[in-house]
Amino acid sequence: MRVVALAGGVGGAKMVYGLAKCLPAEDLQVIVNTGDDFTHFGLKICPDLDTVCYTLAGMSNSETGWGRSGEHWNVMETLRKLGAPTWFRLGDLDLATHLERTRRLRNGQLLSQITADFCQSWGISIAVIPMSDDPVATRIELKDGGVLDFQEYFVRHRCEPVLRAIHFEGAKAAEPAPGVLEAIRRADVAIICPSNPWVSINPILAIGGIRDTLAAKKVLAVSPIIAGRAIKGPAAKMYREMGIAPSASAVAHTYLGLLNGFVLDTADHGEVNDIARWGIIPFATNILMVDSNDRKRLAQEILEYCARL
Ligand code: FO1
Repeated sequence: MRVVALAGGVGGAKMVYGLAKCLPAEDLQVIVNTGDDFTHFGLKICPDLDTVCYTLAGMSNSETGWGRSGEHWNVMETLRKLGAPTWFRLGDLDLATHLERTRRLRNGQLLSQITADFCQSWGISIAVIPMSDDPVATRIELKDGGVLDFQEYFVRHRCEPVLRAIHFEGAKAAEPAPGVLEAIRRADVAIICPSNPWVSINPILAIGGIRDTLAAKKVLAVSPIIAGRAIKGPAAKMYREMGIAPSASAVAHTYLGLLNGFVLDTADHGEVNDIARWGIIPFATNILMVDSNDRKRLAQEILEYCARL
């Protein structure tokens, strides 16, 4: 079965890791959110791409979910002593990725090509494709009228400010990166990973052509919410601030019109009838991925469910 996965953030990376363990490399392609990307200390940082790649390569920091394992913080500590901003922590090993990516971008290489080259260096055999080579910036409009860049909101302000709306600047003009639409077209099924719908998946769907191409395919999503709480991050808080009670079925509703199937936790089994009423075939199982065995087990169950869809 050929699978294309849409991913962003730590939940997405864990799901992709599980899928990569269950599928031949040529049967899995991953489209990754780049709306979180930003420039810091003059360096191009692509957190979701790096989280997916580090996880696939077995180099991710298991405590944070982002950044590298065995990291050192000499540069950050030296910067702190110089009075530089340290709210966004860049480890010494991680910095090498940003330095080299920035150097290549300045030489005119495309983010998609750089990502493919990095994947080869890191021994990643599946295709990891940024949603676009063009700049797209997730911007958070706050209830008090201010607007924050995504990482300012997410890391510097720890998602505390109440939001009113989320914008994906540049998305309308952005083209899907080479290989994105082809990956969707050649897939038997598209899996929307348990990533934050508001800031990890919606930016991907906002790029011209992606949603329409997906609409012609078999699509399923995995809930990032269990029993009204986000597995990780601010998804539940975002639903509340958008005036929607956070739940697995609220996630399914976010993707309405796109989904054939929806995977939710057994704790939310009571919601399967609502979801089925929207013409979506629900599948309830244990979706919490605590360790790498959980990732593989969930991926295997999802692939078996896909085959039945
Ligand atoms: N998240 C944090 O909460 N604090 C950080 O200092 C931080 C640094 C960081 C550096 C590189 C990187 O690739 C990711 C980093 N993240 C950090 C995570 C990042 O903000 C989030 O993963 C996403 O953008 C949300 O999906």
